Amino acid sequence: MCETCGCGQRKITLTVGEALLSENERWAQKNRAWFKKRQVKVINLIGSPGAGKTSLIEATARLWNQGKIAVIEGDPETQRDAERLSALGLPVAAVTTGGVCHLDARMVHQAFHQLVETDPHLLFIENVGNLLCPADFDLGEDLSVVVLSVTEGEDKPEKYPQAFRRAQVLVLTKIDLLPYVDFSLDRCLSLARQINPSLKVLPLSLKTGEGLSDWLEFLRS
Ligand SMILES: Nc1nc2c(ncn2[C@@H]2O[C@H](COP(=O)(O)OP(=O)(O)OP(=O)(O)O)[C@@H](O)[C@H]2O)c(=O)[nH]1
Ligand SMILES: [Mg+2]
Repeated sequence: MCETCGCGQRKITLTVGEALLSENERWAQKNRAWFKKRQVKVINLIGSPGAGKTSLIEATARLWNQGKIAVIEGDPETQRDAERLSALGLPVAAVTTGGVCHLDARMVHQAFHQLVETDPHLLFIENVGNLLCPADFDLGEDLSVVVLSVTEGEDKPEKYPQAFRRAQVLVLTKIDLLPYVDFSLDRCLSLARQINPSLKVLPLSLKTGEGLSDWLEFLRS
């Protein structure tokens, strides 16, 4: 019960939130077991709108020669990114969330049903574009990757710590634009490492290709 006015709102909100997360955890565990059985490695890409998530998948797909890639593409509206990736010949399951700000493990489970026949080795999940909500939802992935572009500002790890805390990798995109923006790479990395000391950082440009080989080498390993 709310102690200020007795409306009960705070208690209800917390209870519903906890129930949603534990329901999500059940689906995440199912996904993890299913992915393991199918021997598919799963990467959850989390980042702001326009950070370069779809571009990163496109660039990876063009250069990847270690087995089949499939994609679960989450967007609040439209199937535009799914169409971009299908145009490269990738199997894609589009999840249009209708305004919901994240993918949850159940959505991913349903979407993987559409892809399982394609027998992928690597599954990218492009989460809905934002740094906040997706960070709370385990999807059963092997690897959580934050995609941050240099145009977003160096303070983002401090403002959105949960995304950086749960990630194993930070892909820093658009480094070709570094000469034109006030972005201190050192400061950004120091803030990110204060939150997550073991975070691996891969700066790259999807425009010039700089740093892409390190990303591909990391994926192979
Ligand atoms: N200069 C430059 N532009 C980039 C780079 N990566 C992506 N872009 C551009 O940034 C814009 C957004 O890229 P997307 O890959 O669509 O971004 P996204 O994260 O998938 O965006 P949402 O799906 O809307 O959340 C596009 O115009 C890309 O061409 C980069 O490394 N350098
Ligand atoms: Mg996208």
